[in-house]
Amino acid sequence: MTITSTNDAGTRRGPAVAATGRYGRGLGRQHVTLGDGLLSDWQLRNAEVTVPHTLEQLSRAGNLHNFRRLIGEADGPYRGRYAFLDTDIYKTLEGLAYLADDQRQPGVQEFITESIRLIGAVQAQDGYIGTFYQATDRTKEPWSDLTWGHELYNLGHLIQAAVALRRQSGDDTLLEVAVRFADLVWQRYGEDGEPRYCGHPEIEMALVELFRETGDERWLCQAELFVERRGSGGLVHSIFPAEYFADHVPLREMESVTGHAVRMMYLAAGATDVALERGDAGILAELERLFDDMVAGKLYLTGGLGSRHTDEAIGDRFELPSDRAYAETCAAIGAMQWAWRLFLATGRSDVLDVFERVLYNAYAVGISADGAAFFYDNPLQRRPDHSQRSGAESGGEVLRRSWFGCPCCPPNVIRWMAELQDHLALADDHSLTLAVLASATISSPALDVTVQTAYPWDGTVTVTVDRAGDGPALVRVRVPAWSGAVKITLNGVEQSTPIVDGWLVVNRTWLAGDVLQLTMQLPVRIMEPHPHLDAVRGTVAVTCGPLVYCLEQCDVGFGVDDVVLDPAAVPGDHHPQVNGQPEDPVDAGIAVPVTSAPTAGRELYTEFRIADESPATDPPTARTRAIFTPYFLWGNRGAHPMRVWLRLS
Ligand code: FUB
Ligand code: ZN
Repeated sequence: MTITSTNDAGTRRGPAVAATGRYGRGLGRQHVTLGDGLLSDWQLRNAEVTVPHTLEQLSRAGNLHNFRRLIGEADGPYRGRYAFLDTDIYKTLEGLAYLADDQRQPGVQEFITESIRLIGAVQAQDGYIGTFYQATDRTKEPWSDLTWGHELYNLGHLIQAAVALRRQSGDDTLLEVAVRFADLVWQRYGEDGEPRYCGHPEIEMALVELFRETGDERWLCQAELFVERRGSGGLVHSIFPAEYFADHVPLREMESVTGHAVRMMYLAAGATDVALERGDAGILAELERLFDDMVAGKLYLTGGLGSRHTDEAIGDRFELPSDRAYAETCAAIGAMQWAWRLFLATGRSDVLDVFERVLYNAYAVGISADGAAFFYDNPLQRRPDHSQRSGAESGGEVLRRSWFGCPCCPPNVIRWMAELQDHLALADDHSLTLAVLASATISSPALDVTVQTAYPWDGTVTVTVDRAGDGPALVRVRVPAWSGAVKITLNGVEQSTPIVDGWLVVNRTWLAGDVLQLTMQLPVRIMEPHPHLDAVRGTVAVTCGPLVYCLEQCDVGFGVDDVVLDPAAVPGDHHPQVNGQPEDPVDAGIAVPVTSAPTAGRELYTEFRIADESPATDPPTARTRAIFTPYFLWGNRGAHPMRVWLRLS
């Protein structure tokens, strides 16, 4: 089969991100290389630790065994409980596509080759792949349960892996396999097929990417059909309500993001892709409305989404308990996928603020500092007598786990880490947009630049032009809302260019060697919750730039629940001498004098009295210094109690 590519002429490899938005085309790995800093440290850890760890876990869990047994290369039953375990392989492959040419990584190429061989070998005559459904000992027939079956979800991840492999290494083999499966889906559920759709959105994003990669309009049409059919009540389940599947109303009419958090985020991201390709301003406006509503009432300070363990659901507006936050790591990834697409479509800087908030908090906390253990759910508080363990902590482990029975998060973390550089910059023939701030070397049609910054630890961003074209070119740099005063210099001369809607825009004829520098103050900001956010009323949290800080028991002399924070005592500035991942969380810590207001002897409920008769709170009894550390690093020094939100009195 010949796959026609819409990519850059003359090369088999395409751009790593083919989507084109308001400010141009997303620049991927072929054009962006991360420089020293937090993101590159994470990528290195991903390659050196998380990937080998995951390959070992996949081997133990038997994900490839499930393929081998279908072709007589292994004996024994299907391994694992779920029908979507093939996606652990696909998500890992998607991440490995970015490492395939890195010879330092033993086992990567072998895993890719062997997986592709097995996936191709099990593919049925009609194109179908799904190891749970293909065996003679299956407990369910293929296509018998689209609500819970995950068959189209599986295909979605297969397509994403195949597209990544083709773009990163030029290898078409898996894409040909994926297209055969997609052909089958088009026959069954395409324009002339049954009007059905999958219980777990995912395939929508993948099909749009397949359209971008191949230029075949069927895939965009199929993605659009899946988005538009949703809400017609086609997903019926004996336990979960329609809302769980985001199927209670059409997306266009949805009042607020709701139901299962990952399903909702993947659907919104896929719908935004469709809107972007179709230029559908109507649905795009609805998606913006839903996004803004989510930010206004449903997102944790960390960018985590999903406050209910039950049904892994998003919860009501302002239902954001810290201790029982679910905030699944996959939901964080989905939220970033949506935010990135919405930014592409709208050019909104504040959407990227949300992206960074999720990236540096709700997502980053999902993996241990050593890269070999994962949180599934990401609470903002851990109580001293913590015992109500979540799925993530069963089996004896009280913090992050090395793997899960439902291991959706770890390989999702891997692929997203591998793709970080694909979410930094956009370009067209006359402009370069620096969307997410990080050190990188970037090539684009109009300009090649080197960006140097220790962001998010420091707010200075230096952009040096390495190559300039002939005519004028526009450089657009995002200035996040949390930055204080911004000083701008061009070749050392201070500029008075205004920041408009979160962007610094400089349009001029550039010369190689030109240096544009932004010095953003990143003040320490004390955040208080909306009055309706009952769970944390009367508390405040410490943030700096996109980073949320927390207090772990090991960094303060008395119980974290007794700590009282006086906002006036928090230093206004914070300049950690850190560039990448700190060796010790304390290296990036903010020292704050705090007091203790112990509650020993306090009854659970006390009659309220007028203040001068009986103080509502016990007077502070002791003072000490607490070190607030980045939330994403919590839980790496033992299972200590932890709080993001601290008492004010
Ligand atoms: O259903 C597949 C994945 O399993 C979901 O995205 C996660 O929330 C977990 O339930
Ligand atoms: Zn997950």
